[in-house]
Amino acid sequence: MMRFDTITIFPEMFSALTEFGVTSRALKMQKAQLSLWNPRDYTTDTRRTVDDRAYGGGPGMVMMVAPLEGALDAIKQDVAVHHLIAGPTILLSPQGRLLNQALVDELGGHSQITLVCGRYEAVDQRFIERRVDFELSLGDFVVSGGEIPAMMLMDSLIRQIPGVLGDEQSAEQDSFKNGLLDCPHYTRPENYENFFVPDVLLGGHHAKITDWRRQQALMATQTRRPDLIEKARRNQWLSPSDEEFLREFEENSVKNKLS
Ligand code: 9D3
Repeated sequence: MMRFDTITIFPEMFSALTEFGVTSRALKMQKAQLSLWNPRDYTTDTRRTVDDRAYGGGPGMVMMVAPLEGALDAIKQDVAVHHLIAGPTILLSPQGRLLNQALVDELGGHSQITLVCGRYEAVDQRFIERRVDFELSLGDFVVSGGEIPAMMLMDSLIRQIPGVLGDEQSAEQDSFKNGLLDCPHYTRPENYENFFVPDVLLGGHHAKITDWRRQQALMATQTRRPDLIEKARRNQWLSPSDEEFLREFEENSVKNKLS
């Protein structure tokens, strides 16, 4: 069982996780647990204020320390009551280290994780210094707050829990685990407005199908994510026949560029 404690002023957003698909099923099967904590519940003023203007001026509001610490103290207490080992406290933030599969695998080793979702322009730096173990970004683009990034992280962690995915679509088979992008996929009909399914997939020759899929994955990765080909080389994930195929593919792309 993996327990997530998430601090958010928008707890209703997490129905995306609790009400749909693989994550919903995992929570119902008690493979994972999600507890939501609203900083507004840890305010003392009648307006339940969680943000204020930035010292030094500038646009946008800053999340106040006290409501965040109040929520975090309540989590720590609840985690202790349940005799769980407290895992890291992570702030979802554009300033954080970039999430990747290696970090997802590492975080999967914890039985409890606390996620803090920022809103407004920023979180008071004193909360980060006092209570946050590390900051985590989902990528170099801007979204409106930490909630959707937190949900993405939890989705990624939940699908790794043994027994959450069926044997058929096990987490081991996921792209980024074999280090390459996925090959193209097709389903019925064979002919959709004269766009045809590749013949090799209809022939029933399983060794040929496996080779074709591997080559398609190599082509897609070389074209769109050459950095992943480099990484696969470093990790010795590529066979001599993979290397031979890539050499021919590169040779042909050079020729096509010249003509
Ligand atoms: C003007 C400076 N901006 C920071 C780069 C302002 C700002 C943008 C977005 C302040 C907060 C946010 C809210 N984003 C997140 O909390 C966030 C996020 C993101 O925007 N992109 C990728 N990953 C993440 S994790 C949390």
